[in-house]
Amino acid sequence: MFKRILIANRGEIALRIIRACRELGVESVCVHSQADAGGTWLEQADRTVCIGPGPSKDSYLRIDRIIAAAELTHADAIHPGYGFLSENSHFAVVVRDSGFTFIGPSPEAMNLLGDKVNCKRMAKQSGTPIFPGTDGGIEDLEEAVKVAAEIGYPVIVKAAGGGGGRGMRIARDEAELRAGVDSARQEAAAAFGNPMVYVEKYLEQARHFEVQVIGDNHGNSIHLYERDCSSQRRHQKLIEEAPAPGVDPAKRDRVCASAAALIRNAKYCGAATCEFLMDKDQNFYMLEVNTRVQVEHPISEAITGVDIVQTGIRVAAGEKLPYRQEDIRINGHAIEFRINAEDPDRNFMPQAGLVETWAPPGGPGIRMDSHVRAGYRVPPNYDSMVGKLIVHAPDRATCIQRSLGALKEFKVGPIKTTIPLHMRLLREPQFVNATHDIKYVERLLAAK
Ligand code: MV4
Repeated sequence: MFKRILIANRGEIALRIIRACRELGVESVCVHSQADAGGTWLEQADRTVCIGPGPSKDSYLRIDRIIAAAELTHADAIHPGYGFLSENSHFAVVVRDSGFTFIGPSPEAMNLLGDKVNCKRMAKQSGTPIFPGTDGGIEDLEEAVKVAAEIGYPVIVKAAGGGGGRGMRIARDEAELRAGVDSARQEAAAAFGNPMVYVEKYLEQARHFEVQVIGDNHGNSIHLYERDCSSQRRHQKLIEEAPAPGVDPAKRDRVCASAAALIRNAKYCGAATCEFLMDKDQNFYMLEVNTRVQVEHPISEAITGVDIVQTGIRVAAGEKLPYRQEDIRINGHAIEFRINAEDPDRNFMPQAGLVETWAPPGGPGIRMDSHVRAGYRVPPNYDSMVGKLIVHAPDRATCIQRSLGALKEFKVGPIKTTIPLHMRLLREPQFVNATHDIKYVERLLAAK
């Protein structure tokens, strides 16, 4: 096991990693920006190092300064958390070449799965279901037109180097496809430094289903079942739940096992997520693989009892996965609510500034992952998420009831948060009946 881990992140995930380190008997070093000086989570780290001014590009994204801090403090490993440098394979290379262990996949595995075209090819070989479309990147436009005619419109043009909804074009006929390929290629070249685009069938109505997987450096991988993340707005998730409601157990087992096979074939070490869309007949189509620990990992921890962050550190240190697939069972239902410092009534305007009141809920099945307390000042420089409420209960209906109570108890002020929106969404018949899809929050907000 490591002696000392440097955490290249901030806020709630830095705190989550500090807690995991403590339980493993590992010291933690937390780097931070000037804007985060005095941050509550820093009190919990064994050491802290200021690495630059508030803007991320001058601190949390400064590879040279993070490596210098690791050298200065004699850390032996670096945990990137999520966001920032977590999916940057160049960072993973520099960490390794500087003599530290990157807590996450090798840069090779990161690149194999991070390239969407290559990831789709590997998925096909691993028996992971994918959308019909072009085999690999588009070499010439006529080939794309031919494939689109075969699979039928609408189709979607995506960038191999894209992800998270960036660089996509929907085409409803041949003319739109011809225009879409050209503009997507130009945008992809500028945004990702890789002009490769591909075409696949576009699914209009779907739920977002993502499988939590974890691998080690001994050829093992398991899945921890899935999360449904359909409650989102502009690719920002609001509510996630595990397991996905109403899914046929045999279909679930098959798609989850295929996700574990995919990361095994990529020799992947650490936590990852295989994202899928699920249609109304419960057919699955893989979208992409996230090569990091995700914001919403706690709901998978709740239903499986596996500590994902701790396990990620163990496998990075060379240990074998301490579970076999047969050890993993779904226990109850869990829902996570992202508490964002945003005003849902003012187009989700970010709410930086002093938090005077912070009274989180408690009771059975309630977990709060947050770095905030009364008196904390939300800096304007970073993501607006100020905490996560995770609710666990024996079944989905009980979990929704318990969540309504917890959100009612939760008092935050004077900054506005997403708490009232969550209470509204929990009462929506579409959510309650699990007939919602990836567009329902946006439809609801548009209808007002
Ligand atoms: C799709 C799709 C429909 N059909 N691909 C958006 C983010 C990126 N991960 C992939 N995305 C989508 N890909 C096909 N073939 C619809 C989306 C999509 C979406 C996916 C997951 C969660 C929210 C979404 C919101 C809009 C579009």
